[in-house]
This record gives sequence, C-alpha cells and structure tokens, in this order.
Amino acid sequence: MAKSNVTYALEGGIVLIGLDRAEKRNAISDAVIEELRSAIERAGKEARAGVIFGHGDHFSAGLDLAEHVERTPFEGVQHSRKWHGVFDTIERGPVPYVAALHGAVVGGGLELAASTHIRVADESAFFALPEGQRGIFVGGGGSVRLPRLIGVSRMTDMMLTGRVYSATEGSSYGFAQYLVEPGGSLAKALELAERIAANAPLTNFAVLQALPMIAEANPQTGLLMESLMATVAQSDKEAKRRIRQFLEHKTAKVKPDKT
Ligand code: 1HE
Repeated sequence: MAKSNVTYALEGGIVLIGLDRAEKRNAISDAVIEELRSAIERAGKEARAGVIFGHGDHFSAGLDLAEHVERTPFEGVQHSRKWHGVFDTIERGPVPYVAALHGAVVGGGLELAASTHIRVADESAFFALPEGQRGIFVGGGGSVRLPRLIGVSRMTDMMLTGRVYSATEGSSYGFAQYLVEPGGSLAKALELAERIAANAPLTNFAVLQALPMIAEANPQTGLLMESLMATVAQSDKEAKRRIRQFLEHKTAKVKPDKT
C-alpha cells in the first residue's frame, strides 16, 4: 500500500493535520491535495478546531514542480481550481485552523498557510514566492489572500525579485500573528487551537463566516450584518450562560498574555 502523504489525528475535538512528505520537503502533489481535501472534509464533521503543520524540517516547498512540467493550459487551470476548492474549504468551512510554520513556507505552502485563520511561525520559518523565478504565477489563492495579509506591494516585490522574508521580519509584516522559538510552533498552535475550541460554537461561526464578509462588504451593509450576527450570537443560551458566569465571578477576567 502506498504511504499516505497527510497524517490525521483527532484528540479532544482538535484535529492535527500534517503534511507528511518530508523527503520532498512537503511539496504539494496531486496526491497531497487529494489527501488534504479528505482530511479537511473529515475534520469538518468531527473537529472543533484544527492545526495544520509539516512533518520534517519544512512546512512546505509549495507546488510539486515535478508534476507541473508537462501540464497543458487546461490541465493547469483545472489544477489551480482544485487547490482553490480545498483552500476555500479551509478558510470558509466550519473549523478554525491554526497553521504551525517552520522552515520553508514557500509558494503553494504559503498559499496554504494563508488560507488558515491563524499562523504561528517559529524562528526557522522563511517566506517566499519562487513562482516568479520558475516562470509561473500563484495558483492556490495567493493573489487574493496574500495582499490581505501583507499588501500588494510586498507581494509584488516577492514575485518580481524572489525576495525571501525571515520569520522575524515576516511576522512583523503580517505573514504570521505569532513568532515563537525554533521548534515551538506546533505546541503554540495546539495551545491556540485548544483556546479556540473552548469558545462558544456560535462565536467561532460568526468569526469564520460573518467577519470576512462584513470586512469586505460596503460599510453600511457590513454594519447591518454585524448587528444581525451580534443579535443571533447573544440570543444563544451559551452566550447567556457565559455572561452570567462572569457576573457571578465564576470565570477568568481579561488579563495580559504572558508572551
Ligand atoms: C521538490 C520541491 C518542489 C523540493 N517540487 N520537488 N517551489 C519552489 O520553487 C521551492 C523549491 N524548493 C526549494 O527551494 C528547496 O527544496 C527548499 C528550500 C524548500 C528545501 O531545500 P533543501 O536543501 O532542504 O531540500 P532539497 O535538496 O532542495 O530538496 C529535497 C528533495 O525535495 C529534492 O528531491 P530529490 O529527489 O533530488 O531528493 C527536491 O527536488 C525535492 N523538492 N521542493 C518538487 N517544490 C498552485 S500554484 C503554486 C506554485 C508554487 O508553489 S511555485 C513554488 C515551487
């Protein structure tokens, strides 16, 4: 039986999805994308939060270039649309995902990371879009998602000049929301996923489904959508239970994070 390219582990409602093709630096082949699709679909039915990470020394070297050499233009567009489907399910599906990043986070690997909701980079991570050097273009949603994170001008620079951002610089520019010591991204991502899984499900739904649409709507439509979403959320009995717990001093106060 062929070795699988994606590992799947569910514990306490948290799914750990690992790219497992370290010998090819977790390059994303057709088999990887299919296995990732199955993992994400399965997680949608059973997980409350998830972590996506890479086995070995790198998160992902991006598109499997060996498979890409002979694609016709039509196969190319179908391939790109397949990636869009899987990454959209990550971004717009029911499960909040944290990406744990280390080593190469490049090309399609960076596009995958950008489709998750929170990115944790360790200091070994580096970010690049070598598509420019390979004579191709991003095809996994990068031109839509990356400008939202880092701006069009930074992405333009990366693609035109092959600029590589270190973890430190990259995190300050919005590639990742958390920067941790080498080897620490998976543990931190898991800690965050556990916090997310403890939220009221309706709050997580609102953040994943309503927030991105509101942020991109015209302001008046956005404000109305916000009021409607807020009303639905606060009328849920879980919200009432949590607010009552606070008023009765039975739950933690807001305090600054240690890190
Ligand atoms: C690969 C790939 C790959 C490694 N496709 N096989 N992505 C890139 O242009 C990045 C290309 N990769 C690299 O620059 C380097 O491999 C790394 C910096 C990620 C890692 O370096 P290193 O020294 O640890 O590994 P290596 O020796 O370069 O690679 C080990 C093996 O992985 C080697 O195969 P081997 O059979 O000779 O052992 C490499 O050929 C193989 N390998 N990366 C195929 N990407 C939807 S559009 C998205 C468009 C893109 O993502 S374009 C960006 C593609």
